[in-house]
Amino acid sequence: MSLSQYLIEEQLKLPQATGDFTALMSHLVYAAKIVSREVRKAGLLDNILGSTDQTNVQGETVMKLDEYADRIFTHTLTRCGHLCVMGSEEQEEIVPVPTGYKIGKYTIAIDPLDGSSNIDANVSIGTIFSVHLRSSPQGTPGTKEDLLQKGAKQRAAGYIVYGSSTMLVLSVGVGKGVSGFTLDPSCGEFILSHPEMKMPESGGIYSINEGNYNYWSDEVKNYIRDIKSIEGGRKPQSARYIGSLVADFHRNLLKGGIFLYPNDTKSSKYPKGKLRLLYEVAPMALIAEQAGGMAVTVDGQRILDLQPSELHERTTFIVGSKKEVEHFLTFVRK
Ligand code: AHM
Ligand code: MG
Repeated sequence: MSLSQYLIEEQLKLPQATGDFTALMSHLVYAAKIVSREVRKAGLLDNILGSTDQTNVQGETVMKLDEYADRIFTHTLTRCGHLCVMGSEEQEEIVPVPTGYKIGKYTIAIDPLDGSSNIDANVSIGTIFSVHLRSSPQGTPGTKEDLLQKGAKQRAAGYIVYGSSTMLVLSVGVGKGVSGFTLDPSCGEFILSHPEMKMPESGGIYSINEGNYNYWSDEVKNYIRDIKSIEGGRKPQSARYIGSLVADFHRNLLKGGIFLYPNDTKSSKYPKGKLRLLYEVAPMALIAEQAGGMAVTVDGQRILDLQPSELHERTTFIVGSKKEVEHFLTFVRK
């Protein structure tokens, strides 16, 4: 089954559905295919790597791949007629629907190319997106408040991983589960390759930037020491950290495990955690829960219950297999 067929089947299950969401998703998928194509040839093009203040041999301004991805997604989605406003991790302010284009009823918050520090090393990167229904009246331009909604209200969330293959993992909302689609390059379609994805209840992998150990709280340090313990014949968990949230999350979704990005308690760099609530954390939390996993802050609050107050708000993020997150919580709730 292709992703388009899947979306139409989901639409037909809802008698009140208008087809707007299906259309929005098809525009997003179109942009994702273009970005996937550019990611695939990134190593071939001198002018797509490097920093934006460089000029190429023709004297043209160089565009980094993350800025290119941002441009493709924002251009496609704000003109598709189904959004009222958009938020991008790459842009400081909300992205409005340009004058002259139809204003729709959805919002999208997007991280167009996450883990982009890994591009030059040919390591997996991804796109993360979160869809809400607007909260303001229809027909008017969308506002920041339309984007600042709780994760629990997401209408859909998903990510695209540009890895050994390009895969789109999608949840079309609470109670709808998670499905994975792999891009078949021979026909240019995303094909349902992973129906009803379930995160294993427990797992043997932990993913954290352990170089930050000395910045963590005692609770986080104690937890990490515990899962590495060999006392009484215990088997330590395996460390796997790519440094691309999408890739680390995706591996843990398939194999079981836990991903942690706690806050720095002893430096001013990330006092609230590094990852962004709207663009990275809330969509991943919906997918995790819909796949049977859990997603909480370092204090044990459910991510989907957090009320965002700023577009680029950061939070701590602990996500993964249910039993692994529950085990983490026994350390913070002591
Ligand atoms: P980015 O949005 O600038 O790409 O940063 C987000 C990335 C995540 O993909 C990843 O989980 C994290 O930053 C890695 O951070 P660190 O290098 O501090 O371990
Ligand atoms: Mg990011």
